[in-house]
Amino acid sequence: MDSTLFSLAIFSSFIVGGVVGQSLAEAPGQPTHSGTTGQFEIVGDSLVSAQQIFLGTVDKVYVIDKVENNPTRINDHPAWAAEYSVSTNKARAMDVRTNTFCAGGNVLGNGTWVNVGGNQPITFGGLNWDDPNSNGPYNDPDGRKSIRLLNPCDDESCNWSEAERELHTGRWYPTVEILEDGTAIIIGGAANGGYVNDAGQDVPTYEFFPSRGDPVHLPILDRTLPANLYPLTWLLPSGQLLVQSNWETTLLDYHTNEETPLDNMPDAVRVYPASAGTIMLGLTPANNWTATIMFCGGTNLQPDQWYGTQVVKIPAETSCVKISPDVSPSYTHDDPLPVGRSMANFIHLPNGKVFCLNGVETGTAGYGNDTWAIGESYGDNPVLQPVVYDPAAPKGQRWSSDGLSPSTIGRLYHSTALLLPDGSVFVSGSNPNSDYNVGPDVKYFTEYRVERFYPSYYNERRPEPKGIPQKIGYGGSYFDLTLSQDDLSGDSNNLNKTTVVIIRTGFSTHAMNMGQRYVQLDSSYTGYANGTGVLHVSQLPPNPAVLVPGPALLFVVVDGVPSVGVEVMIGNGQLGAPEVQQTLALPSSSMESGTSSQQGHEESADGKNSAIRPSNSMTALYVFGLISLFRVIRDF
Ligand SMILES: *[C@@H]1O[C@H](CO)[C@@H](O)[C@H](O)[C@H]1NC(C)=O
Ligand SMILES: *[C@@H]1O[C@H](CO)[C@@H](O)[C@H](O)[C@H]1NC(C)=O
Ligand SMILES: *[C@@H]1O[C@H](CO)[C@@H](O)[C@H](O)[C@H]1NC(C)=O
Ligand SMILES: *[C@@H]1O[C@H](CO)[C@@H](O)[C@H](O)[C@H]1NC(C)=O
Ligand SMILES: *[C@@H]1O[C@H](CO)[C@@H](O)[C@H](O)[C@H]1NC(C)=O
Ligand SMILES: *[C@@H]1O[C@H](CO)[C@@H](O)[C@H](O)[C@H]1NC(C)=O
Ligand SMILES: [Cu+2]
Repeated sequence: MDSTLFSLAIFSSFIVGGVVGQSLAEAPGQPTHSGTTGQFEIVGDSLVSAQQIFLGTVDKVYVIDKVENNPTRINDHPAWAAEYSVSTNKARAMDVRTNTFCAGGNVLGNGTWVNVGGNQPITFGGLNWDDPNSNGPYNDPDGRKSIRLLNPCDDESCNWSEAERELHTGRWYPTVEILEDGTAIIIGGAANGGYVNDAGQDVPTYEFFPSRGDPVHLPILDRTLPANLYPLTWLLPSGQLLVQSNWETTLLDYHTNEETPLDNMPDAVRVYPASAGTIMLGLTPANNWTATIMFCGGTNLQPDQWYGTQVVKIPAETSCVKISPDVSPSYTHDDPLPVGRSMANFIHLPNGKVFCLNGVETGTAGYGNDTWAIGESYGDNPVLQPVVYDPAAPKGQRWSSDGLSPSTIGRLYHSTALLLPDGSVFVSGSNPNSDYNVGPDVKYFTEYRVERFYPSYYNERRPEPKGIPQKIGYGGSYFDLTLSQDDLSGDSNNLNKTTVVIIRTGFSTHAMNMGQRYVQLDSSYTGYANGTGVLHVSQLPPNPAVLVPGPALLFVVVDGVPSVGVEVMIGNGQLGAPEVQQTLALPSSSMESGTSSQQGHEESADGKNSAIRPSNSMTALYVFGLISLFRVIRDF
């Protein structure tokens, strides 16, 4: 592009305070579905058991099972993948070639979803198929090195494909995290199978997709056998990776391949098969986008206790701990879960709370034909009662199940959950069986029923903000969203209770949502006497490690009631280091005179929705604008 024109565009954009030429997303409307708040509703059938799920478009949930004898068939074998339409509650089977049994997944910065690793070909009963000359009765080639790719679609035209290049090393139970440039790091796993890992099959390395060469050794995975599968991993705003495995915790600098050990995990094992509920809490202006990760529940077993113990009888833990690894190496306790849980799913709601559901009160993830198992299940006593965590509530009062009814469906091993754009929660899966297994005598049978849960705000009129851009960048100028009288319930003072949040709902499997993140954008407002208002909204902080590139949902939340989420692209939709600019200061918040609860003279509310106070004069804007201009000229 002509550099003068580009500079002019930048210049004029800062003059008007909006992004010139920015394409807007369609404004959100009202939910098309109705539901009873505080309750689960059974809405459909997933065709295959939902061991792994993700939201690919605003309407489509993609479901991946392990290879098993599902009655739904596709081509020459039982199906183990499906696409579920949230609006119609109909599903179509999808063909996935290789064995997806306990793969990992996430979404790349260019919007392609990856499903990584798996297990060897199997036959009836989940037993290994050892004949190398064929793929067995299920026709499922070895999936341990597979990288499966999907570009989600709304017209039922998209299919899974296999990447041209496989993983360097076969991985069963790998973790997939996305990095600042939108590429994936793939961590750990095992070569074969089993309840927990062992030295004979450990894969204590990480590698990348697209490939950056041979796998790199990760010593924490040597030290944390046998409970080191699906190591719990988050990219931190510092650019380090937090890796939590068995009782250890470390910071991994993947640029230098160095580990910095942090404190050991208190109270319980949190990784699979203890499977605590885990989540990175919201990154907000008020906490300066500092990451805090919370782990709740799990199982207190030492490395030598996983075998030879009747695990199904062991009560799950209630302990909740938090760590802010960029700030401190130590864990602190938070309010314990009301009931012990293994396999809790933690889901970010747009109102800033965390919804906790699924799992069991005794036992763990996993299955096997042990005399003490319930059928094959290593978990028992499903916890049907959901509970909500409010990080803003006083200590001692953060967990609440007020107004929440229990589910009627136990969700044990291999169950999943994620947030939908309308703010309800999609729940499916549960199959602690080595193969498809149903019937009146099977207590914990292969579950296909899909539920939705409707949080407290579900039936409120939703805000319909206008002006949401299709792309959100890192730093640079802010954008304006307009809110009507109805959006603000007739009172523009509600602008100071309005937040703009971006949620990536993540890849849900094994009580984790890989990539799940909640980031609040900085904002200020201008309120008008006629009850309408404008929100001035910053782009993301100038740091892609706060929220990596790729698709996500944007919600505008007025007094706890979220708009329907709009799909936005974080970054430019391509792999590679995204453009990062200095953040232009927001205008200060102001409320026009004569607004309903304010009389008299014009007042500048000190109501910027943030703990950070920018210098907010036009002079500062002008200086930032000039700096950007010079940077652009220099870079060309
Ligand atoms: C995203 O990048 C991956 C890795 O290079 C590639 O396989 C995939 O086709 C890309 N997707 C799009 C939509 O370009
Ligand atoms: C457990 O028993 C079932 C039923 O007999 C069988 O199909 C399955 O293969 C067994 N699982 C294992 C892991 O041996
Ligand atoms: C997708 O897969 C289905 C089922 O195998 C097949 O019928 C369809 O032709 C495929 N679509 C494309 C675009 O390849
Ligand atoms: C917020 O975090 C940024 C990046 O880590 C840091 O430069 C800045 O000083 C912090 N601001 C405050 C107010 O703590
Ligand atoms: C919002 O503004 C109103 C009117 O100025 C004020 O009474 C209220 O305290 C403010 N609320 C918050 C959360 O700042
Ligand atoms: C409300 O007032 C603002 C500022 O005067 C104006 O821009 C906007 O069009 C008005 N909206 C309505 C619905 O009257
Ligand atoms: Cu599994």
